[in-house]
Amino acid sequence: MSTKFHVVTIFPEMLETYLGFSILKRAIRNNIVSVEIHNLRDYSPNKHKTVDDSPFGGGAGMVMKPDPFFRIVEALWPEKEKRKIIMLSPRGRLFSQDSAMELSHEEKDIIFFCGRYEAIDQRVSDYLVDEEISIGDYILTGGELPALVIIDAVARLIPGVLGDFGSTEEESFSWGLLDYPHYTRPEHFQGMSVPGVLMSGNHREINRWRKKQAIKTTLEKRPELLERYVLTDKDRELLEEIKEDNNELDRGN
Ligand code: 4GX
Repeated sequence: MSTKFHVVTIFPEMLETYLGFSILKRAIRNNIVSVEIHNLRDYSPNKHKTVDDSPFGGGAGMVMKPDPFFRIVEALWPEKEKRKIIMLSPRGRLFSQDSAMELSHEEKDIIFFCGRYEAIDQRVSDYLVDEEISIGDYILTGGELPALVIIDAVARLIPGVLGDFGSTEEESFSWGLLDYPHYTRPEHFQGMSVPGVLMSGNHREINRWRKKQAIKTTLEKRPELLERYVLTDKDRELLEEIKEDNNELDRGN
């Protein structure tokens, strides 16, 4: 089973460039994921290929017409049971690592409707769309970047997309913690040194240091993530150590 994404947009080139590089390029070439980009204009019924019109009721801006969306779905994904249509929109459910995980297990074709202008005719979301997703509480100029963000986050969770499976599992969010600090050569750089424990070759100590740093970083930068995280006895011990280290610093040691 390979995860199949489709993107419906009036600017196909915006996505083609990003998908043509690095890990996603390789995953697509190796048929681990597939991404098909469809130009909505090709499904406009009129000779000028228009996809937008002014809003009923008046007001500023343009609205994307319903017809091209209904036509492309009828032409390419006529069976409702085999498709999951996602519309990118600021009013959608907030995208998260959990959403990415769920989508990585989706068996149906995943279809993204990327809107431009102020809106898409409401009948599109009422009759075609299965889910509205937002990538964050800010307003973009179109749904193309959000579609890429979601494809990127989902694809890297699919087995075989990243070279070694370990590098997903070890990471911050699958741990529920932020990542620990990383270092590479040179050991001494412009007066800044790599923490000695990483040079020790003692892997028990290195793992303990990394876990402690992950907890410390999370506590400092995103304490609300630490609230949701289930601490083991070992984690609690590390957390106590962090607080003790901080107290000593406060006392000026
Ligand atoms: N996370 N935008 C979509 C046009 C639009 C408006 C209403 C459908 C309904 C966004 C976001 C986002 C701007 C993409 C408006 N399409 N999408 N576009 N934030 O801001 O996903």
